[in-house]
Amino acid sequence: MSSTQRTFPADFLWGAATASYQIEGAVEEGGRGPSIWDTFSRTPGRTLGGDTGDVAADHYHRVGEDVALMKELGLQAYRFSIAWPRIQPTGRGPANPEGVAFYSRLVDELLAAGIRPVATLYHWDLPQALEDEGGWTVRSTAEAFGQYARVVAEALGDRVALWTTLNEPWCSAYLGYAAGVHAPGRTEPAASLAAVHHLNLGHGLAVRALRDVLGEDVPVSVTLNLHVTRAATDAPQDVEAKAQIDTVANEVFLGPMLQGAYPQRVLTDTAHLTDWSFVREGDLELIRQPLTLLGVNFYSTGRVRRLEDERDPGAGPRPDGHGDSATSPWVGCDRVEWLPQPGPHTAMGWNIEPQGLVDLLLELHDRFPGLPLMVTENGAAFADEVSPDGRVHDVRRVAYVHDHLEAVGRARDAGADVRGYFLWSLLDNFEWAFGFDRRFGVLRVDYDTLERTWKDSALWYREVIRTRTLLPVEAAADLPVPEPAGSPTA
Ligand code: IFM
Repeated sequence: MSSTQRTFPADFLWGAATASYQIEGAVEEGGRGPSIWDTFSRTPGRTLGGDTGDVAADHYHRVGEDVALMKELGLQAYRFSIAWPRIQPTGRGPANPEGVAFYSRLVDELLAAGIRPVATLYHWDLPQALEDEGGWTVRSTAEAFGQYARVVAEALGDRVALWTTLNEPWCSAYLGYAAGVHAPGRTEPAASLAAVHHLNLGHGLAVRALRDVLGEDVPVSVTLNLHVTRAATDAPQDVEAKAQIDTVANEVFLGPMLQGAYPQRVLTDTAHLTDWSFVREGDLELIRQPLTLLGVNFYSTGRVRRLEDERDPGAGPRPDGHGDSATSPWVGCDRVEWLPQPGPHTAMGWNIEPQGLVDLLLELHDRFPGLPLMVTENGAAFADEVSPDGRVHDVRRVAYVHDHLEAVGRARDAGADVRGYFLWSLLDNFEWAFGFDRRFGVLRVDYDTLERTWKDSALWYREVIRTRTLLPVEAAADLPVPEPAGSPTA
C-alpha cells in the first residue's frame, strides 16, 4: 500500500496531548500551591532565558477557547495532566475545591464537545512541600501520590475515559535527581534510583486507588518514554553497552510494572551506589497491577558503544538533548558512550528515525502480548516562522508526523495492537529547561498576545483525522484555515 493511501480503522483514536505546567499558567491562582517547577524555573540559570510557566499558554484562562479549537481540529481524545498542587496545594489533605472545579470544567467541556478526556495524574509538577520532605527519593511521596489519586478519582469519577498514572518516570527520576537538568535539579545518582522505585511504587498505589474508587474495570495506563537504543557494532562489548542502557532506562520500569521484578542486572550495575534496600517486602506485588494499555512516548533513537577508557561520567552527546550537565542521567553506565546520530534532526537536536517507533511497538507487542499500546506522545520542535501570508508553513513538522503515523501503520500491519495516536503537542508551550524557545505545537501561541493560530500541521492533522487517511505532506499548504471557533469564556 502506498503511504499516501494508508487509512486507519474507525476505532483508531486520534488525539493531542499537553501537560499542566507547560500550558496552564496562573500558578498563583485558584488556591494552587507551589510546585518544584515553579521553584526550579525561578532559579537563575535553570531554564533558557529564565523562562517560567507563570503564564505559559494561559490555558487556565482560555479553557473554553482551547476546547473549541480541539473540537474544530476534530480531536477524538485530549490527553492533559492534572497539576497535583492545584488539587492538594501541599501534596496532602482534602481536595482544593477551586482546583477540582478547574479540571471538572475542562472534563465537562471536553465531553460536551465529543472529546474523550485522557487524564495523567503526574506530569512532573510535584508539590514543593513534598520535595521539601525528600521528594521522590522518599517513600512517603509515593504514599501521598496514592492518596492524591484517590482524591482525584473521587472528584472526577467516571467522566474520565482513560487514566494515566505517571508520564515518563525516566525523566522524573534521572533528569530530576541525577542529571539535575529538570526540577528539582538534584545531582545525586544514588537518590535517583530511590526515586525510580518510589515512582514505580506510586504508580502501583495510584492504580489501586483508582480501582478502589472507580471499580476494577476503570481504564488505567502508564506512559513511558522507552529508549530505542542501538549498538554501534555487533561487537559483544557494544551489544553489552546497549543492554546496560536498556536495563537502566526501560527495564527498570517495565520489569516491576509488568513483570513484578527488577532486572538483576540493574541491581548489579548500580551496586556501588545503592543496595536497593528501599525496596520493601510486598512492594513488587503492589507495583505490578493489571493495566488497560501501555502508553508509549516516542521521539528519536540513540546509538551507543562501550568506551574502553575511563572518562568523565556524562561526557559525550546524549540523546535526551537536555544540556551539558556535568552529571549524567545514565546512572551506572559510566563506560557507555553515546554516538552522534545521522540527521535529519529536530530543533531539540533529536534525530528523526520513524523505524525506531516501528521496532519499539513490535518489540512491546511481542514481549507483552495482550497488552494494547497507545502512542501517547509524538511530535517535533522546529523553529517556526510566520510567513508574509500570516501562515506557519511547518512542512517539516507535517513530514515528521506523517512519517511516524506511517510507522504506526506499519507496526499495526505487522500485528502490533496500537489503539491510537496523540500528537505532542496541541499548543506551543513551556518546553521545560528550554523554556519557550522550542515550539512543539500544531497551534502556534504568540507569547505576547497569547493568540492561537493554525499551523499547516494542524490543518493537515485535521484532514487526516476527518478522512482517517494519511494524506501527502504537500497537501498541508493548501488547506483552508477554519473560521475562529469559540471565544475566551473564562
Ligand atoms: O514536552 C515534553 C513532554 O512534557 C514530555 N515528553 C517529551 C516532550 C518533548 O520534550
